[in-house]
Amino acid sequence: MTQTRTATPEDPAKVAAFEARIAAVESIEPNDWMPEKYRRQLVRMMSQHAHSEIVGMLPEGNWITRAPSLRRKISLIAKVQDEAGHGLYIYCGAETLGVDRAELIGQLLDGTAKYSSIFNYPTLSWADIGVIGWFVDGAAIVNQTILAKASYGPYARAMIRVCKEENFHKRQGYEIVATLANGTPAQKAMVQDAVDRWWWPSLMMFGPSDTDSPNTAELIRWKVKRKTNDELRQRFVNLTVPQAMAVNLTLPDPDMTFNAETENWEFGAIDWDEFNQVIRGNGPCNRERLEARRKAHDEGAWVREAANAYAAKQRASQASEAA
Ligand code: BYC
Repeated sequence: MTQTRTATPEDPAKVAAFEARIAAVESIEPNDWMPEKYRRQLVRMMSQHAHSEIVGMLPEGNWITRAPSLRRKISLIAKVQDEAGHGLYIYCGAETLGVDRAELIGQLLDGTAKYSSIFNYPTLSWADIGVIGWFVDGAAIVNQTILAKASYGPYARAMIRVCKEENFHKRQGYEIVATLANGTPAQKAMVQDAVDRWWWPSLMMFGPSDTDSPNTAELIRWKVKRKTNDELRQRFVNLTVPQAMAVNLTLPDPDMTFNAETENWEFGAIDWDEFNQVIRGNGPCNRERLEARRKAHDEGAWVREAANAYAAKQRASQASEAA
């Protein structure tokens, strides 16, 4: 159940002690005192992250029945199942902040919560499954390896396991990409088309540029974020360009150039209008994704009812044993 909090001013001594712990890079744990704004920022970020993992099952789930071999099907099922697990750990982590999972899921289903923009694009060919593993899981690893150092203990610890699994996801994706890129001309064309469609949306996963990111400064100050959106985006580009070269695929950016001084691959302008449209609910698949989640939620009602009935029975039998 959500705890009600009053808007009384916070004790300056407690705030100072909290800031000192952050400065000393201590881990903040659920029972520790924390400023209300820190708690709210974490609930926002962790719930959006959990929703992204859950909605993120849909684009790839679309290809499970059409995977080209048993081996590919087994890997894809395992990957999609891992994403469900990630969502569950992160919802559990968010619950340590005094929010109820049902409330968070309600916000996803009624369209008031955000989830990652990337999952509002369609998976049009089998090559998309490879490119999602390579780019989307690759971007997630860059982002989440740093979040494993976040100041809030439950979030940081969840990221350690999540990143281990994302590494497997990225490799299964890159292996699909490398196979197609070395295949027939039609396979090579299919994977190049997938690269062309997913590249820019993958760069948008890192969020708005630092100058337009209202939350970054506060989250960096509280050591929830340890790098800015632009820093992580640049790291992802620097890692991915050589990987594209290794499989002879072209990233769809004529402005991409290597700056020998900074050792960065400098990239062209991101279409922020497209990003803003997608996060406002107007991407190619936003409606379809939410409908799929609502349907799954409705069809799973009997499971929740059964679990609640079982838990009530367990409580009643424990109470009668204790009496
Ligand atoms: N999409 O001030 P900013 C996965 C929102 S799933 C949508 O920079 P912040 C996987 C942002 O929320 C893992 N919204 O925000 C699963 C904010 O809105 P509100 C996905 C976005 O929090 C299945 C506003 O824009 N990863 O790997 O400082 C299959 C202003 O932004 C996006 C995570 O969830 C976006 N891309 O930084 C395969 C990572 N970007 O709340 C793979 C965890 C920004 O003020 N999250 N917004 O209304 C984060 O690291 C950070 O929250 C973000 C944004 C970098 C995303």
